[in-house]
Amino acid sequence: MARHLITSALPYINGIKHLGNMVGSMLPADVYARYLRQRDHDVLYICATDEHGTPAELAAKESGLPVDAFCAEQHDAQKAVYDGFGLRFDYFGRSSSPQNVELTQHFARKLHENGFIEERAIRQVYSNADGRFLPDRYIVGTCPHCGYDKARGDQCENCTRVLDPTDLIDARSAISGSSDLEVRETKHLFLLQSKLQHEVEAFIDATGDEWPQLASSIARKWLTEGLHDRAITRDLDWGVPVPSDVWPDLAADGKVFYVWFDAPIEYIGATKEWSDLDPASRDWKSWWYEGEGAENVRYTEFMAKDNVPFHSVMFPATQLGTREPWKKVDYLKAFNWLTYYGGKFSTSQKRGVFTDAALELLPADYWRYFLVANAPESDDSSFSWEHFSATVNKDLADTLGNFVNRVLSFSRKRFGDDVPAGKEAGEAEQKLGEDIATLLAEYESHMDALQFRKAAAALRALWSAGNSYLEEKAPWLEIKTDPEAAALTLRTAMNLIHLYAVVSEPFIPASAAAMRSAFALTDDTATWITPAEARSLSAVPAGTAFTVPPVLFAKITDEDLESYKERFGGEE
Ligand code: B3M
Ligand code: ZN
Repeated sequence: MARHLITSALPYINGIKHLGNMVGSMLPADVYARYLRQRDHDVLYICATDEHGTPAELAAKESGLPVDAFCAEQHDAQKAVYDGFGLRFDYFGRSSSPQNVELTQHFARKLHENGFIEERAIRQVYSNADGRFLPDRYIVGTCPHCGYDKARGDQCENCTRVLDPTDLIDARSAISGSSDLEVRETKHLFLLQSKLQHEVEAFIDATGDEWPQLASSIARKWLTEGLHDRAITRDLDWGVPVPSDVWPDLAADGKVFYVWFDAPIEYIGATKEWSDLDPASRDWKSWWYEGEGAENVRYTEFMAKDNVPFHSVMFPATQLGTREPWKKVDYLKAFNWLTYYGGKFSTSQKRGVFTDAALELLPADYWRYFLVANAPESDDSSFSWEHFSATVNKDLADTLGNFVNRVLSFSRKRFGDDVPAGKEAGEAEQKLGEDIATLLAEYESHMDALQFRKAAAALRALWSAGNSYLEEKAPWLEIKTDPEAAALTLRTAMNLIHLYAVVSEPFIPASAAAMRSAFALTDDTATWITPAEARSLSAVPAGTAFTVPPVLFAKITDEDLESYKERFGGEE
């Protein structure tokens, strides 16, 4: 048993997310966390809403609510959607929590004590039309590196390079579109990342090679470009205030920390929020502080590729600069983009599927399975309604759901409400057991390696093996000549259903629970199955009472498909 800390990138507070957002962070993290819990590891899966920054202020303004009320409301709205998707966080916190305020200020104090923070007067872009300083990402223009014409002042999302607003060609305000911008002088805190370059490099040398190539190559690229000192404060009303005991002038001036400074610290903050709810049995430091337990923790982070620079380089630099033994990421699982028919999911153009709308349409398991089985791991992957409905119909409805229903209904009809005994297992069962054990080992090794598409393929193969066995044995024919043989087949198939319930749980938890509860077993919780147990297919003994659950997966019809495409947009 090992201790696993898992975090997924914190969803930003400004609105309900689309499916692409969830597939590159929270969903695979949940699948992994569930798998590790089943394997009896000690797992802590932490997430939170990322609540500071200009987009939150602007979205609140648009909604007519004060920003704190807006964030509280949006936090609950997002949490409800994630509950609906079966995301089982151990805690889902808020980056605006008092715990995070305290920790963020603590990090800043330590960085300052160690000489990694400096006060500098900078010239910053002020928009006359908007009557405010413009944060970097609210200045848009053309990327000097790749020519992308919607690059933001902080980063070009096309080539992922980190930018400075003054690098942009033809800069304008993203709020008003005005190019009436002027540069004014104001004081800010700078994190001296350049001084930490070598330490971050050493950290990446020691850890990064184990990461997926997507993550390590982004980290390396950033290090090769060189770590630059970055302003970590902003002129905003909403955020973690600069502590006045250290920086009285800046505090009086109302400066707050930059959202990307306090957001990763909220991984720790949310753990403390969790721990503060029950301090007698929960110890946040044992997860985050080496020497207090975290030296035995394996920490895995999940995120989309645009977040990799901040997690692989900037946050480790922040942690290292405190000179305190904070737990750093061991494995960074990064994802490419999920596209919508090859294009971008777009909130503004209403293209693509939002997470709340998805749940209104179909149960969470349909989405979970499709999305994880097609996760953009080695490349971008594309969502289409055609692909989605074909996958649901074939894998979930035909291969898995139909197997479960067919076996249980047929057995009940012919043998009553208990699992029938029948003959001793024969050659076919032996071979099936071998196949299942092999496939299960494959599934495990892909899950252990966080290869979600491959794990889904192994899961599918496990489901198919049951279908092949059933076709080969054909109990509906056996029953006519040899009822005892038919009983053996059905008992074996029911053991497969039980096995499917266990191994499919991380992907389709609600359906797995329905499958598992078909059997009146004393312990119907998901305890893992060893290959030896898989080989013998005997966890559900003859005589066990069972019920037939309602149809597990309904097929998506052609009419459904058409109506989805009409509502959400199809091929451009
Ligand atoms: N909230 C992702 C984004 O808004 C950002 C992740 C923070 S993780 C510490 O693009
Ligand atoms: Zn670019």
